[in-house]
Amino acid sequence: MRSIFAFALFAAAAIAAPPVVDIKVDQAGYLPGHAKVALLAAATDAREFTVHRASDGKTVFRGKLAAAQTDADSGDKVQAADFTKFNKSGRYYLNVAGVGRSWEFTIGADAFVRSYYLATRSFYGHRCGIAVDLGPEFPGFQHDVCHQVGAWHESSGKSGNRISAKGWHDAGDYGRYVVNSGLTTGTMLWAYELFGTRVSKVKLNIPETGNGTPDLLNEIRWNLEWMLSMQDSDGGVFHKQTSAKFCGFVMPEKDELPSVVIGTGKDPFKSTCATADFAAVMAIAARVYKPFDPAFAEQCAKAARAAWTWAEAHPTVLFNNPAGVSTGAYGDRNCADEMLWAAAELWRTTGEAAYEAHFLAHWAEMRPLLRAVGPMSWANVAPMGLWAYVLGKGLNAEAVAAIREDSIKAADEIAARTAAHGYRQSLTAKDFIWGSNGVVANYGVQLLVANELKANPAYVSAALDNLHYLLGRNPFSLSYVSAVGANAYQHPHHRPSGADTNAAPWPGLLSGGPNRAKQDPVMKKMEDRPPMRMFLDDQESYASNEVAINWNAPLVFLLAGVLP
Ligand code: G3I
Ligand code: 9MR
Ligand code: ZN
Repeated sequence: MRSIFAFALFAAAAIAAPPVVDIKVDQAGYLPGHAKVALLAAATDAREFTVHRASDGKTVFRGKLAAAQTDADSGDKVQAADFTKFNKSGRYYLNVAGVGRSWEFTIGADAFVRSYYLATRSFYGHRCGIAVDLGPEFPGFQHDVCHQVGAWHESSGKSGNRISAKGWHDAGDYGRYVVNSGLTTGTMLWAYELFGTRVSKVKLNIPETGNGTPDLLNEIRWNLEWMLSMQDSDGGVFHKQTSAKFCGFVMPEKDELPSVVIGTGKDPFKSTCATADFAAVMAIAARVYKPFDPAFAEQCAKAARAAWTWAEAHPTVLFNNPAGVSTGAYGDRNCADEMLWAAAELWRTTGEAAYEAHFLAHWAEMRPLLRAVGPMSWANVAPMGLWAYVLGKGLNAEAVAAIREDSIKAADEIAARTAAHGYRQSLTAKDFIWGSNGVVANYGVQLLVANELKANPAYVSAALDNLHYLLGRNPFSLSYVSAVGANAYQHPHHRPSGADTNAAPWPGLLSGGPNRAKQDPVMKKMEDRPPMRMFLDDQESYASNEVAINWNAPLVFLLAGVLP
């Protein structure tokens, strides 16, 4: 009796011991039938690891630790703990004798459903122009109607008041930027087009839930309607709607700076990149919403055509902040890739020769932008344009073959690099830029799109590896998605999180992540570290810990792709 009692006490104590940063797991979890790898970064003589059932500590798996591998991006010596063979659904943690235990994780086909729900629902939290309330699940996470005072900025060539309509707050700030809305909204619409059956099973608990349209599309529409409001009567699209400067850390309804539509300051006032991005997104929307709301789909199609006509007539109008404006610029220097994407999506939706002609005249020069290092980004949408033609069953055999070949070659290289990396993620040392976690997620999207072009389990595995990195399998053992996992980051540069009275940040938001360039005042005070460690969970660090819709969108896509 005594020894059983002593054992029970010991087991309870083992369960209660706090997890250690040295053992890194995906704190959401792992899918049955896929690789399951934890990482250990500790000086230890241990050769073995064990996996335990969380409910009672029972050992369910024993494995050997792999040989240590030195990883230059983090400065860590990393050992893999591979428990791929263990597939039983449940909650678990890992233990290494003498080192400690990991945070808990799930094994199950539904391991990422909650993360998908939170990451996608975070867009609802970013809605402008409506009162938002995350409900009983997140009591106190709410904001009132915001940014109702709209006006034309003098740089728009117009004057007077203007009603401000809908859209998503871009990031930690309350601006709305058409260029950044472009890839963001396009990526989310593609998530629906590619994984519609899966995502449609997940209710988001947003105001439109139950209206017969899938919730992902309900949420995206909020931003599409703002984008539509940014189109001028000649078809051109204004670059952004923000205050002239960033407001303080206040809730959105307390931001009293007028939300102004900002143009280029001289004729034609609208910018090419914004207009072409808009055309691409509206062309996709025209396809996607057709079964649910044909009139809206038709409105999107008309808007896309008008935007295209404008962009063709004004192919090189760049945007710079006009005098007196200091909010984000999203100042892309080349809009040829946006034009390619717009042409491809318009062709895919309408089947019209003129759009295909533009695509066929320009795809070849865009090929270098579909590559193994540097995925798509707000400034590079060429891969979207190239893939749109192939996914849309383009008939030009030469273009289709070349794009497929480039996609596969890049994905092969990314997958091999990811598998060989100490932390099993796709970033190269130079990819640790502002928003590097968004780059990680976009590599994941690139891999999943390649998998659509030529199914390859190695691509899916590498995409999952990137997800594992974001959700805790990283040097800090930190989940970079708020409210996902037991050890998530806490202090995003995000005005609602900073200004409200909740201790926790708003849920489902992906942190920008490590940035090797010290681009904000707190980072400037940091000592130099390996690039993967150039991150501060500090509200002041907008260069490493802001959130943004264009980083959450590829996360949503990636999660959508691994839903049951
Ligand atoms: O691409 C270069 C790379 O070649 C170079 O080696 C590296 C060295 O630092 O820089 C890379 O460029 C960086 C670029 O992001 C990459 O996209 C720039 O340094 C960096 O300054 C730039 O940061 C942008 C930032 O605004 C400042 O302009 C981010 O992309 C962009 O996501 C961010 O967007 C802001 C909006 O303006 C305002 N709202 C919040 C939002 C998120 O922080
Ligand atoms: O909050 C702003 C963030 O969204 C931007 O990405 C960042 C860089 O443009 O700027 C932040 O605003 C800061 C401003 O640039 C300087 N004063 C402090 C602001 C943060 O509180
Ligand atoms: Zn607002």
